[in-house]
Amino acid sequence: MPAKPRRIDLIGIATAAGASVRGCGMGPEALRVAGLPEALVELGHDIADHGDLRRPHPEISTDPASWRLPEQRKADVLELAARSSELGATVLSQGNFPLYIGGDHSIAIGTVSAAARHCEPLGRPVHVLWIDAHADFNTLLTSPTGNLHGMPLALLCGEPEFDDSFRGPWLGRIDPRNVTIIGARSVDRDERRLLRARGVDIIDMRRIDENGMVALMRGVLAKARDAGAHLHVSLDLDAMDPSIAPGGGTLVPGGLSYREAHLIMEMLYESGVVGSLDLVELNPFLDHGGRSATLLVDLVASLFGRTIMGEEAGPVEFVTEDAQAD
Ligand code: HAR
Ligand code: MN
Ligand code: MN
Ligand code: MN
Repeated sequence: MPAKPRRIDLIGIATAAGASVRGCGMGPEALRVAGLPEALVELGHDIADHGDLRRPHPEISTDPASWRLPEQRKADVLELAARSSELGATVLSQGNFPLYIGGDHSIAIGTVSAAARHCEPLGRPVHVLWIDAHADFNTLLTSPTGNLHGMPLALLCGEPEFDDSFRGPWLGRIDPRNVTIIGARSVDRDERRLLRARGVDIIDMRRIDENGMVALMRGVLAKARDAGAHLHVSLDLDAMDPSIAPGGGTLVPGGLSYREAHLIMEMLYESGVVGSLDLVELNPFLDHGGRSATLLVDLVASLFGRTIMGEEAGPVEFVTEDAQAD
């Protein structure tokens, strides 16, 4: 990904079916309004916008206690996963970069599947960098809430508690030892045990405090580079501290600072190993005047080559003291 311009395919996945709080189905439109396509064009990339995948019926409720029936929400999550897996795999086979804009984090079931299916016949491993306050490694048995946005990694890593109703030819498979979760600070008890048993690398906030972002990210990137991996990056808005990213439904204090988040993105750009990206959990209904949407756009710009000092080639033309004297 670095240096050379890319063709980036925007794929909106307008859904909140995996979440407990409604509103992140509006995420794709908010990110467009906040200037996502323009920021990428400004950096010299080509953009194709595929519009949004969505279920045909509106997300309405007749039961105030639960905005949709769990079975219907599950069906929505899986249908959208199948469709985004297909579309994402097509984009990857064309040599382009899929940028998925959610939507709640259940959309990663489809987006990571696309990468896994694309890379499997090439013999190329998929590594996943999951930037999140949460680990999203619950199963149907360990989940305290039943919300599918807390489970995508467990399903993708092949946890056996998910029965055949969760699977199809569209579902890809990743190795939990190739998953790194960074920014974590809210992990459920049984989820924690599962993560340890499966060998997922958890870079929690304490490790970031203690070791610093640069050293930790160098390790993640070296591992991906040495493996010749396709790195899929899944960026959950709630990884960032709520003081800079208020627009989410499941905020947790003590998150990534503005510079820590940008540093991750800048190092990802320089690494050249990123092959696909999710932006998830932005809830425009809860955002404060577009602050969180704007933050995400700026983070994406850093991931695609924006730097503080820029990198214009050649001498800059400006008025010198000599010229002024004439
Ligand atoms: N761990 C909790 C659960 O499984 C909360 C998950 C919240 N998830 C997200 N995505 N917002 O990270 O229900
Ligand atoms: Mn998440
Ligand atoms: Mn989260
Ligand atoms: Mn608020």
